[in-house]
Amino acid sequence: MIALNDGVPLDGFLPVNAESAQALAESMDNSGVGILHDIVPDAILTQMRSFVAHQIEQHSGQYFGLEGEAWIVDTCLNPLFEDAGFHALLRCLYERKMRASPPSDRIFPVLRGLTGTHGLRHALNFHYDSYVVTVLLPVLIPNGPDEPPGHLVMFPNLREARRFAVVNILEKLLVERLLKRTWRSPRVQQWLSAKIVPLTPGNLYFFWGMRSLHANQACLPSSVRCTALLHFGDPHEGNVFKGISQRLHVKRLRRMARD
Ligand SMILES: O=C(O)CCC(=O)C(=O)O
Ligand SMILES: [Fe+2]
Repeated sequence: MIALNDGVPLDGFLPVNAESAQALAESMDNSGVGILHDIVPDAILTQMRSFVAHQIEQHSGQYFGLEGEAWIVDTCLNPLFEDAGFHALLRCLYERKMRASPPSDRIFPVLRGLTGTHGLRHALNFHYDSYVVTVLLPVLIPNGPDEPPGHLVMFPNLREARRFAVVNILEKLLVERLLKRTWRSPRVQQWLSAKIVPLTPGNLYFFWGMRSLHANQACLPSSVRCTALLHFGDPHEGNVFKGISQRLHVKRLRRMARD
């Protein structure tokens, strides 16, 4: 294990709080994405990048995905993950959209490192998140001349958040599996006015993950693209069908990791 927090003040993030909720929610409704600029200082990004390099080494130079709070607590992103202002902001966004309290205050963190040939398998996998609010924190985005940076691409607010877990699962099956090639088509993207979101490390990108069909564009196997996702508010938390669908998701990720 490498030391991750040496030399960086734990509170190095720019303060975040619920006062931003209204402007963010309007932007998420109107354009698909709301952005808070320059929240994550360079020193934190630098430390996260050495964590990422270490993970890639452990995954033999291939894609890695870390899910759940175990990975984040020892990193320098933990102060944001635990920040009361950040939690209040997420709660406020959820309540504005759902007109109800979130089932819990849990944030589900994911770290995705796209690299190697396996990284390409994770490009343009359009999906809806299981959570109402998604915050994307770009850690490392390819920026070489003429190389694809792996923009976020989305069909903003294509549907409402689903009340029933079963409806949600069936809809995801149809849209994410049966129609998966449809969304990849440049024609369809143009026709449905897909939004391309260039990502700049330091910023936080907010969108309605459960309502917006989204994916990352491909980047070169020789590059590294790493994003942290902070998911908040699963209206179907604890549902029995949800458990089945989660197990299928894990199986699918395992399949994708095979050669
Ligand atoms: O890395 C990205 O750009 C998006 C990832 C994402 O949507 C997810 O992990 O749910
Ligand atoms: Fe997502």
